[in-house]
Amino acid sequence: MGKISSLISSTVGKYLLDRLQQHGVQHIFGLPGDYVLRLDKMIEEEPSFQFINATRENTAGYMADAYARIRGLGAVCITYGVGINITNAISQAYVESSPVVLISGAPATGESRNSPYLHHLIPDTTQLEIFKHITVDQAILSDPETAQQEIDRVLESCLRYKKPVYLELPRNIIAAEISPTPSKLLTESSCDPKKLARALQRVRTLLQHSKRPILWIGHEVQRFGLASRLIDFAEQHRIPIATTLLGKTIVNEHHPLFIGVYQGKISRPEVSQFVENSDCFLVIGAILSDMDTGMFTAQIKDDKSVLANADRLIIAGEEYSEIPLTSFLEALSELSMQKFEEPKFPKKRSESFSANRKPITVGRMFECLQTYLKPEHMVVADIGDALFGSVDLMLSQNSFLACSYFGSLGFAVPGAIGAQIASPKRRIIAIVGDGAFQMTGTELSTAVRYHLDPVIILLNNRGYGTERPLLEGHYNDIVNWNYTELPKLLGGGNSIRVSTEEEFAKVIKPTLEKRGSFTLIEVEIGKQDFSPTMQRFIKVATKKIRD
Ligand SMILES: Cc1ncc(C[n+]2csc(CCOP(=O)(O)OP(=O)(O)O)c2C)c(N)n1
Ligand SMILES: [Mg+2]
Repeated sequence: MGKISSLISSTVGKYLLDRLQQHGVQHIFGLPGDYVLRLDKMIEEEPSFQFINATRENTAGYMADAYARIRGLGAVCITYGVGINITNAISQAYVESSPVVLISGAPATGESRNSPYLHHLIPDTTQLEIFKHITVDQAILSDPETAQQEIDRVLESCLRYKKPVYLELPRNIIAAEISPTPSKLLTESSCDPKKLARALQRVRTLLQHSKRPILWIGHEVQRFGLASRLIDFAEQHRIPIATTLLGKTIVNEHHPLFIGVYQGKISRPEVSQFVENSDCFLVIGAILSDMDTGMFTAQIKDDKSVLANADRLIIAGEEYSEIPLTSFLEALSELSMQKFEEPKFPKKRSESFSANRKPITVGRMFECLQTYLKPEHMVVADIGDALFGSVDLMLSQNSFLACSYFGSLGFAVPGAIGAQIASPKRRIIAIVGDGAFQMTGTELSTAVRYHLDPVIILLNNRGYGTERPLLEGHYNDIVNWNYTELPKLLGGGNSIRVSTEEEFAKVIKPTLEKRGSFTLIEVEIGKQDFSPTMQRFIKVATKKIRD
């Protein structure tokens, strides 16, 4: 049960900010506009908040998403109508379960009745209509009397389901006075103990018949704060752990029980062999998407598996209803069972790297980067070979962000900015392809403004490399920007272009050590050069596209 808040006299906007602050939100990302200016001012005047201006709403959404994945709640504030270019970021947060509070200003109550032709309005539809498809709860705070109740309900949904919510504040309501009553922060989810006991008994039987179980864990374990419980359970019973790609780094990847990221035929052969040789699969907090199953090549035997996520619990093919993931995992972690035999783990990969004068390849760039990575580093990878190449980086716990399921290009640069704001002690490294960079790379302007210093590794392969082997055409070519000139345009930051292993090895260490302003390292790579993971992806994906 959460603590009780005691608020006496407030306004609708202030009450919302207080509630966000109680959940650790200190930054609100967004862009101003006349329908929301009063709230923006309120945020600016509130000493415990900082308003972070982005260059467009969608990148503000990516920043809030990264912040939410790290801190457990994020917020973004837009103006009405034109702010809907945030829909891509909110869709991604919805699909990948990131608790983002989307706040929008709006015309005053009754304003459009008097004058229907208001700027930013779309005739015959409303913003609520659009956002209700990609948020888990919504409210228009048109009545100060009910505003507290609506805010409480919507925030609770955000925290309960770990998905975005939508709050709309008509501009005349933002400063409307209210007298909030003390309210409880979160109610606990209930679970029928008999149903839970029956499910647990089934899991126990499965495990008792198993010699080599494996945990394959996904992003929801991190979102619901269940990682340490599950890792303790694995340690107690000596169960090896693989993660999905979306769940990468839920566990420290140097942990002795960690096997690797499993994605069916896309994963390294030693990882897929190890996982597929198991005789019991505990698939926890994962969504079995095409990306996380290696285009559905993962081999998980239904009659020997437990599939537990926020939406359902299926044990050996039988569905168990109304058992929340948290209750299930709490009970699972207390299951007293035998310790399994020491598994034969594949040999650890060597982390040494000796640079030569050859042109650098994506694979070698990642091998070199690995040797300089430390626990304080956090990698934010964009879609493309930036993501595929990152799969096998060995990172510490909670050190990787990528939107690998919805897969929207352009997350890494704004995501790195949101990550550094959420976690100022971490050293953030964004890895991004040239195509993705052209979508949102100019958001580095925000890094300059707020004195942030992410390291950006830009893989320049002259276009949409991922698409080329799938189906080549001129649509995969892009203009080759003069990327290293960007600091001049933005009035801050550093840049360098490298094309050989030696050049990269020489710049990466001092760049990671030097703090103060962003550094962009442009890495020139061949048009037809792909990381080993990308090569396996190409094999499984090409057939689908051409058939
Ligand atoms: C917003 C968006 N538009 C289009 C795509 C389709 N898409 C997937 S990968 C890719 C190419 C990415 O190019 P780049 O960032 O240079 O990375 P590379 O593939 O070259 O490694 C495209 C266009 C997408 N994922 N997201
Ligand atoms: Mg590219």
